[in-house]
Amino acid sequence: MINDSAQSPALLRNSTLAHLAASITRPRYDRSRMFPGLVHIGVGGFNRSHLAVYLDDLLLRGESKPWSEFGIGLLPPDKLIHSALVEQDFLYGLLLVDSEQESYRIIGSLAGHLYAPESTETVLEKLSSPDCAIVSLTVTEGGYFIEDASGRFLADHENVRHDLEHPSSPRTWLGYVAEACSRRLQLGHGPFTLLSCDNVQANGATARKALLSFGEARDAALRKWMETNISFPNSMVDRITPRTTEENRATIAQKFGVLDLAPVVSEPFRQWVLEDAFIAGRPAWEQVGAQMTTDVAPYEMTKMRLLNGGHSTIGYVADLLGYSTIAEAAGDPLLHQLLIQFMAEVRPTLKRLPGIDLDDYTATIVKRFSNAAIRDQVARICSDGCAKIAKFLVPSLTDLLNKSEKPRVLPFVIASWLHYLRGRDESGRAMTISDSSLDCLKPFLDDGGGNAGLALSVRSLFGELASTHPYLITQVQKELDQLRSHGVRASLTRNLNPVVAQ
Ligand code: CS2
Repeated sequence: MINDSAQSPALLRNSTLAHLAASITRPRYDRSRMFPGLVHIGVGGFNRSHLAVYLDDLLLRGESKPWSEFGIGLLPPDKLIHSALVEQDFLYGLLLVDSEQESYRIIGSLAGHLYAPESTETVLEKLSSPDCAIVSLTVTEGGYFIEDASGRFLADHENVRHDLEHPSSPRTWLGYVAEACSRRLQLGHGPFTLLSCDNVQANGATARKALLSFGEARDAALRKWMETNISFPNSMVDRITPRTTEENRATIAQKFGVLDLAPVVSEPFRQWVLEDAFIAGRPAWEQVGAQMTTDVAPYEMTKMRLLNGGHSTIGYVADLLGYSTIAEAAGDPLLHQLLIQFMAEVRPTLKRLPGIDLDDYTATIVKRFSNAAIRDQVARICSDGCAKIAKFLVPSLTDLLNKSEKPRVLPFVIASWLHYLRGRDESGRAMTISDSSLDCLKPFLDDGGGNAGLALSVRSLFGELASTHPYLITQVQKELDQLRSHGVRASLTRNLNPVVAQ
């Protein structure tokens, strides 16, 4: 619908809801009576396009226990979203777009939000309240302080040490949740579920390992309380959610007549597979499309290896070729082939999944990546490469090498990422590398970025792969040399076309 341009857009808030265009779905439930059972840490775009929407769907159905979400932001960038949400009575809009549709709806399931550095004590009260039955997390792939290759808890990390030394003024989710557990223990408050919503293999088990290790470092009684009083379901989450842009906000104002300071844009597709292990109750998410199961592992593996791995596969090459959106990159015939060949290489590492046809699954990924309407940013996909390479690509690589296979695409992808790290694209344009773990690659970068062995021997990323599989070093080095001397397009043409022709 097009807004009457004579009217200026209305700022989204409780008082303006009733005046929005009739076509806009909005919370037709009593937001003052929502049950504050879930506290979510990390209310970025993904949480607001996924978990909060499943809650909103339930609220719209009128469940007898109206579960809502209370949001917590820990990091400086969360301050902006906090101010916008406060301004809008914690309402925001979800714009769903693909080539066939564009819909905008208002989500009301967020009951409140706090920016933790300014409200530490209130956040701790929320987390330790007997009402809080679920603490959920979106803290990114790198946010668990667990080294991928070894599974070791990073007890020496500066922020972990800070939180151990300052239990009542923490910085990390670990410090906050552990302090809340300590208060629950003292006050006799009951158990709760810690639900990870990040793209991390065995995300529940990983969160458990991190929290229990942290608890142990505080004191043994706390760890014991955590062991008996917290459940840690694994879950697989999926919905492509680009960073919101000014252009998105302008579109919403113009087409829907709403001044929305905190909208989220995403694809229509969504998936959520969860282990049904909620020690203190949960919303009936299965009634709005979530899948409850006893074993999430194969779903997580399939999603992370094909979809997330597929994103990284085209992301670095795309940035080097100057593309700014994933859809543009996926439309380049060479990158399309790269993605297809990557998925063919990785598929043999995956278990069969009841109800999931891998041909359909991979075809859907190609279609989702080609969704030009969401303008998903290449820069978003390329961010935090160390954590993503370790989580999305190294596990497939390890499985293939251990089966004495000689993968060709994965070494190329690793080489393209290393080549990308020099920070200049094909035309000499400077690229911004955004990766909070880049320090681990210092020896490789200081050496000029041409010696693949220096990168592959970083154990926190690649474990023992470099020493146990010399093929990997040889192959990545060959690809890196080729990228450095002939550039990305020529290397892709040389490497992929013969394989396509076979
Ligand atoms: C992406 C994910 O960040 C990435 O590299 O692959 O954010 C992806 O868009 C989501 O996992 C989709 O569910």
